[in-house]
Amino acid sequence: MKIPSDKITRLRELLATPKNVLVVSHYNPDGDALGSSIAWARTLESMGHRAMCVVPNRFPHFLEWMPGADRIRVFASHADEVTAAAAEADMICCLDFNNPSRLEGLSAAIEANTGATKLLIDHHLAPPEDYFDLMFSYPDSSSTSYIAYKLIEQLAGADAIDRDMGTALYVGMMTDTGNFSFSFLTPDLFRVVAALVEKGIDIPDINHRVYNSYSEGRVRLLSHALGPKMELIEGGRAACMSLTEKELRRFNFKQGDSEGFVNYPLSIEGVLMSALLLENHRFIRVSLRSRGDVDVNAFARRYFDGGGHKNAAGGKSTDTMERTIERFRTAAAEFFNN
Ligand SMILES: [Mn+2]
Repeated sequence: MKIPSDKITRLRELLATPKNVLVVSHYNPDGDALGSSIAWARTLESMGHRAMCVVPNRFPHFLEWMPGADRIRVFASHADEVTAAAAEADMICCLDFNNPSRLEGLSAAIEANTGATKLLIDHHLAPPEDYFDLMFSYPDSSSTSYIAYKLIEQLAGADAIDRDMGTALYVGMMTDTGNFSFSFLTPDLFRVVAALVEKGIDIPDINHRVYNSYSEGRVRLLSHALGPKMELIEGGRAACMSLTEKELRRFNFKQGDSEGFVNYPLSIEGVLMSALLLENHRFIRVSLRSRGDVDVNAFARRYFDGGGHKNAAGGKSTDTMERTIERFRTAAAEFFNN
């Protein structure tokens, strides 16, 4: 991944005078959304701009400790404040998503400000053609936090990144790569990690805080999802788990509790695709993961009105759970036999 210098020049021009900046990230914010947003907002502030970080809804409990998490405004609980800030923004930076629909309820407040410059920093496939004024879109990057590091390095110098920003960026890189085990693990990613270690980040402590802070309910819900609820189909090549609202209530579900569940079936030998169907009050969220050449981005686009990355994607269904499971079975059969 190389950021062309003319884009950096353009960004410098846009940031030549002090700006009111809104840094926004996606619905159900994850470690990468928060990590990249926090570090990017801090960088803008160090350059003399005002920055507010906004996400559409609450982030999971296991990310609350992140340095800078306390500055993130949640639209769902601060709608008036965020709407006013969105109206006043000179620049809106969209991080870790490229489709405005991923802002859910927050999108109207963003769309209403037609005068703001729109900037994209993201690693998802196929950003919309004419929506952003300047795009740093790198789908071959393992996380937005990695892109943010490279961007900050070129714009403000690596010295602009302190230990707290480094910790936030590391959380993004670590969580989006499944603790450095998925794809796009380039030598340069590890050089960046080395630079963050030199900033003094505490990797064992970060690991412990992110991965060992589950509630009892979450661990029992996981055992329920993998035990009675996991179904292997297509000769063991695809796995499907479903959780209804009723089941979620039974296990005291808190938002973020099902994060990562969809990865577990891929640890079974022979399973190439895994799906988690999670019911909420409006629709069923379909999360998909795969191994190797199995392209769940294509699968999500074709069958579940969604998309994402080749090995990690999502979509939705407005059918009942029974019908959605049936649709998944049919789609998987068609997908694996073509
Ligand atoms: Mn990401």
